[in-house]
Amino acid sequence: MTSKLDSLDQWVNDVAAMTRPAKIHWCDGSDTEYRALVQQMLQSGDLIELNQQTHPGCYLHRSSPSDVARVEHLTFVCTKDEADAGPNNHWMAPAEAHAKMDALFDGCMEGRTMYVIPYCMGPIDSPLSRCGVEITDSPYVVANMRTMTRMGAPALARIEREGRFVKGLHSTGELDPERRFIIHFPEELSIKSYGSGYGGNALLGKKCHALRIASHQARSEGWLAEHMLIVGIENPQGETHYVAAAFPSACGKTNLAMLIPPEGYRKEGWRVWTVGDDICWMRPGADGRLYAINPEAGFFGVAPGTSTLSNPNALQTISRDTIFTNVAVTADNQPWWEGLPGTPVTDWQGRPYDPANGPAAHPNSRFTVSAKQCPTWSPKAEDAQGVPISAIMFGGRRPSLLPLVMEARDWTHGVLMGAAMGSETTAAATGAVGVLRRDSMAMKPFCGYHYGDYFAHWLSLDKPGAKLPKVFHVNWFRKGKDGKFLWPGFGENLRVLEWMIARVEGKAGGVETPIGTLPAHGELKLEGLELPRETLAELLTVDHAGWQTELHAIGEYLDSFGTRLPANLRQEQQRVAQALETPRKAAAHA
Ligand code: TSX
Ligand code: MN
Repeated sequence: MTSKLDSLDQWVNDVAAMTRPAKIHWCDGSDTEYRALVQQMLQSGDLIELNQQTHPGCYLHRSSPSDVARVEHLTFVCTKDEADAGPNNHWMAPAEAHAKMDALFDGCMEGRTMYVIPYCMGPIDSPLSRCGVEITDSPYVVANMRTMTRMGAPALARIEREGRFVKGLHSTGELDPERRFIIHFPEELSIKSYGSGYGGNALLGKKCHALRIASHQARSEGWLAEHMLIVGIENPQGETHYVAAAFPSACGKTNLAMLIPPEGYRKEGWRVWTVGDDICWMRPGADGRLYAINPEAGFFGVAPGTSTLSNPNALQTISRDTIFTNVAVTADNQPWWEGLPGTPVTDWQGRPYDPANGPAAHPNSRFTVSAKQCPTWSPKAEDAQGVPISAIMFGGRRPSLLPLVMEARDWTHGVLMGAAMGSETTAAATGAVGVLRRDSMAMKPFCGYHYGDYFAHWLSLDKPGAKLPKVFHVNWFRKGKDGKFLWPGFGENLRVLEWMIARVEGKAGGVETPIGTLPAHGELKLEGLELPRETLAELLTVDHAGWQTELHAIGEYLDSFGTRLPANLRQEQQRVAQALETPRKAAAHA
C-alpha cells in the first residue's frame, strides 16, 4: 500500500460520496469483463446485436438524437488566469466550474453502477505514455475505453508506481443539452464531463486527456501533443520513414493513415504502415530527433465515406469485433452508411429509412475498433521509444491557390504554415459553403491553452542540437475552373509522400519559391497516372497576387492572438509577404 494509491482510493471515495452509485466496479480490462458488459448492454438495449455471420462480435449503439457530436460551446478550459486559456478556448473560473459541475454530479449515479477505469495512453511501458482514471456511469464508455486505450490492471499498476494520473469524472446525466458541460482543469490534471454519452465528450482519454490536458502538460515538459496521424512509408529497400500529419476534419486523415499504394508502387515493393490515425505525442530523443507514439489503441473513425474507394483497409479492420454508433442497418442486419453498397432499411435513429429524413447513417456516425485489427498496423506502433519522425505535414481543403505540395524553408516557416492552415467549408449545415476557416495545426478545438503560447512552444523546439523533421503543406483538394478536383488523391498521394521523403534524404532538388520549395520539373513521379501536363502545372504554380492577399489575411489572423503571439512568427509572415513582392523569377512549371 502506497500513499499514491491512497490518493486514487480517496478520490474514488469522494466521487462515490457525491454521486451515490448503487455499486462500484473497478475495471480490470479482461475479456471476461468485456463479454459481461456486452451481455448487460444487449439486455438493457444500449447495444443491438448486428449480423453475427457477416460481422462477428459487432454491435450497434444508438445515442440520443440530441447527443451526436462534440459540443464546442459547452467545452471549457479552466485555468486560474483567464488569459492562459486564450481566445481559442471558452474559459470559466476553476472554483465556479467545480461548483457548477459538482451540483450536477450530486446524486447523479443513484441506482447505477459507477465504473472506475484505469487507463494508459500509449504503450504501457513507454516513457512517453501517460495514465489516467475515468470514473463513469456508462457501460458504453467502458466498452469504448477498453478498445481505445490500454485499460485495466497494467495501467493501474503503472498509476500505483507513478502516483500521477489524470482524473476524469463523467456521467451521462439526463442527456439534456441545457445541462451538458465538458470542463478541463489543466493545472489540476482533471476533467469533469456531464450530460453527454457521445464520443469525445465521454471517452475522456481521447480529446479531453490526450489533446487538451496533454497539450498543456506537454508545453511545461518540452514535448508536443498533436492532432496528427502517424504513418510509416517503407521503400523497396526496406527503409521506413515516419510522417506525422495534421488536417482539419473531413480531409481523410484515417484514409491517409491506411493508404494503399498505387499498383506500380506495390509491385516495386513500397509499403505503408499505420501507426495512428488521430493523435500523436512527440518528444525530442537523445539524438535530437522527434520520437512519436500514438497514445491510442484503437480507431474511433467516422463511418460515412469509408468505402472500397476511400479506405479498404478500414473496411477490413471493422469487419469484426467493432462497436458501431449511429449507423444505419440493412434488411439482413448489417451495418450500413452512405458510401457502402446495399440499401438501408433502418436509419440511425431506428426508424424505417426514409430519404425525406436525411441520410440513413448520421454524418458523424462512428466505428470503435482495436488498431490491432488493421491489416497495415505497424509493429513499431507498440514500441516504447516511439518512431522517429522524418516529416510533418499540414494540409487542408483549399479549392484554390494552395499548391499540391510545398516544403517550408525551415522550422519557423513550417510553424507559420501550420498556424495558417485551414479548410474551406463544405457542409451547408455548418453555415456558408466555401468560407475559409483557419484551424492552426488542426488544434483549434483541442489546444488546452493560449494559441499564442502554443505557437511559441512549437518555435521553442528549434534549439541547438535539435534534428527537427522537415515541414510540408499539402492540398489534395485543389479544383480546376470546371469545379473538378485536379489531383486524384487517395493512394496516389503516395507520389507526393515519395517526393517529401526524397527531400528528406537530400535526393530531390526542388524549386525554391517565395512560399516554399515545390517539386522541380519531373521530380513528382507520375508513371501509371494520366495527369495532363497543364493539370500538373496548375497544381504547382505560385500565383503571386493571390498569395499576397493570402499573406495579408494570415497576418490579420495572427494579430487576433494579441500580445502573446510570438514576434518571430509575425516576422516570418512579413518575410514571406516581402519575398512575394520582389519581381518574380521564372515559374516552376512555366
Ligand atoms: O481521404 C481523402 N483523401 C486522402 C486519402 C488518402 N479524400 C476523402 C475526403 C473526405 C473525408 C479525398 N477526396 C482525397 C484524398 O486524397 N481527395 C479527394 C477529392 C477527390 C474525390 C474523388 C475523386 C478524386 C478526388 N475521384 C473519384 O471520385 C473517382
Ligand atoms: Mn480528430
